[in-house]
Amino acid sequence: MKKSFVVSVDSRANSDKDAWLRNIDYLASVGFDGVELALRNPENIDLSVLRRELKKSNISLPAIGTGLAYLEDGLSLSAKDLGIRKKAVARVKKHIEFANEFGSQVIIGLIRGKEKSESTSSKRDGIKCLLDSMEELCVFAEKTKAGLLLEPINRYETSYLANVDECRKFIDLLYNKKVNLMFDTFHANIEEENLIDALRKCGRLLKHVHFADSNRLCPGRGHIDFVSVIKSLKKSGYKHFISGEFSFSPDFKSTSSEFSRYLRRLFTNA
Ligand SMILES: [Mn+2]
Repeated sequence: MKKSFVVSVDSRANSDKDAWLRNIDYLASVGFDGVELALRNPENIDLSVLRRELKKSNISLPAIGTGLAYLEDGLSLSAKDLGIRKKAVARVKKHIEFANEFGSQVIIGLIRGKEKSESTSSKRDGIKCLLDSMEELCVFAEKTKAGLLLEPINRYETSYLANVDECRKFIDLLYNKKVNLMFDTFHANIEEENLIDALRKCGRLLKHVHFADSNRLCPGRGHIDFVSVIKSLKKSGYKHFISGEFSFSPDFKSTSSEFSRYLRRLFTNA
């Protein structure tokens, strides 16, 4: 198993434009094998700069997150408004093209959107829209080296596909299958009856894992049993990345190095 950490690319007007590059550098120095980039819009990234940085740090880019396109631009793959939905699909196509350059996978998480009304018919419409969007993205991804990853996300943050069972059923509905599964311990702790059983149910579709503790802090600071999680992953022969995705406490450097040390102990002892 390999270690990765999420780095957000902040492209807002007043932001420190190079902070994310320095963060990649730092991750390499504390023993990470990969970086996962959270990208609002891939067009804001200079590919040659990123390529140079990854090469210099000898670090890979296993996955990219798309959630910022939802949080900052309001784009959603399930939106009833066709205009918004088209923009969301067009944006994720940019993420796929970007991922193709690096052989990465594109995470389909918060970009699935949130239904404001709680009515069942409204949710049914939303899931149909999501299915249409995903079909189009699968066809697009088919011609690339990029993969798509469906992430089960808790009900408070998105309206669709909260657990592994729902994600697996959704993948079965897709005609074009370019989609695999990922697993996030924080969401699973909220939604699954049994976290380890749920992890096991991902089976061969499991291609990426997010680690965060029950309080969304660094593993070890809450009550998720990560020893059992690692044992289960080892037993299944999981060879992909474990990526840290949680709040910084107090800052990026101390949090990412704490996670690197925690994983090293876990890999050795579990
Ligand atoms: Mn996650």
